Amino acid sequence: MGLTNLNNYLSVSKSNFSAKSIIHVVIGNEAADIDSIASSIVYAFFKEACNTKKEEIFIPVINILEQDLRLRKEAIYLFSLTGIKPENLIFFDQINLKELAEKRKLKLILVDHNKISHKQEAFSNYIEEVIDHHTDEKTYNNVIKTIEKTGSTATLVGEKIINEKQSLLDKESATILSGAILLDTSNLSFRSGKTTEKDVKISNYLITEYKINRAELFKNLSIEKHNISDLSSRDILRKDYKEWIMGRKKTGFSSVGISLKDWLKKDSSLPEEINKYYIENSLDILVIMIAYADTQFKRELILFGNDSSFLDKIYFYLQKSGGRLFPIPSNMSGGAMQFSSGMPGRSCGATASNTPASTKRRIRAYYLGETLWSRKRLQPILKTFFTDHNN
Ligand SMILES: [Mn+2]
Repeated sequence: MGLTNLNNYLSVSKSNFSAKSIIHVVIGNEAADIDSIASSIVYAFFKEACNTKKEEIFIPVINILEQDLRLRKEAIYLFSLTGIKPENLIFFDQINLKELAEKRKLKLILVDHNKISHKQEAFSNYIEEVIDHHTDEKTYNNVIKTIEKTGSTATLVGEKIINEKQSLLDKESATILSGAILLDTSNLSFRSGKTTEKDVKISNYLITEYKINRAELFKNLSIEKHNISDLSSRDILRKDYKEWIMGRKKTGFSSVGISLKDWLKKDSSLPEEINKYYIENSLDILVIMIAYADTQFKRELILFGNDSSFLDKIYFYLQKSGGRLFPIPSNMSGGAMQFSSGMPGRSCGATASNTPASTKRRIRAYYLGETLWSRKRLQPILKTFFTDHNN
């Protein structure tokens, strides 16, 4: 394909791909955060620019339904800034991967994850390449892997293009990549525990070379990311959601950018909404990871599950692992959510709300003292616990 620019590539590839005999799908993880979206789009663009086989094509696929893009306002902002038209993107519900697989036309490139979601496991035989920054789950053989613990997959994508096809970059692709890097690393802060020298090096190169206004880009992306005032609690829970089968437990992880206190102010029926989401996804455990900044960066952790004694075990394991969990007192949550103290064997005290009794002991809420524990860090810790103890 004669590639002129990113938007032209997206538009042409969306209308052309179905006629090709091999379709290389570049797909991000199921949470479809800005890193997954940015990395899949720009990496597919790069791979297609290097493609010499006319009967083959590389396309990005956004791993959510088209209608769910509205939850990701930071992505919409980045698209508007770079002139990308969302209608030129291919969403998961706009391509039939199953059919492509059956016709032996499918190849998969995983970006921003190195193990395919259990929901998409049927496609694991079609994976040809992985580019990612999460803990290596050491899953596939005979697959080209670039796995490195940078702050953002976009850093690895940027590095590859700078090294191999620098002429492809322009202000649009550079803005998309640096936007993802800045948001993932809290504006390249080393205190976030996520930023590496490579994130700094690659994003500084892109920002300088393409005259990007770093401060403004980061500020606006952060505002959009936390702009959840018009989202329902269900939407907040599923905006950045991942799921794993760990040991025998189906475990969901929601990343959320609003404090529990503010969330309850916004929605006093939050406990019921959490319970509904738990049921909707047939989970054993729902982990809600809250991160926000008031005077400083803070984390909170909500554990939800039917098996109260198992929640106790998780609590003890996380404490032993250095999590520094402190139960959030129920008066801090506006009394609407009747939290237990988080300590086993203690009852949950007076009831001041209309929350169904059955919901109560199933919710634990904590301040998470170890603020470096992002989902990326916490998930492998819990996975070890769930599998080693065969829980
Ligand atoms: Mn990522």
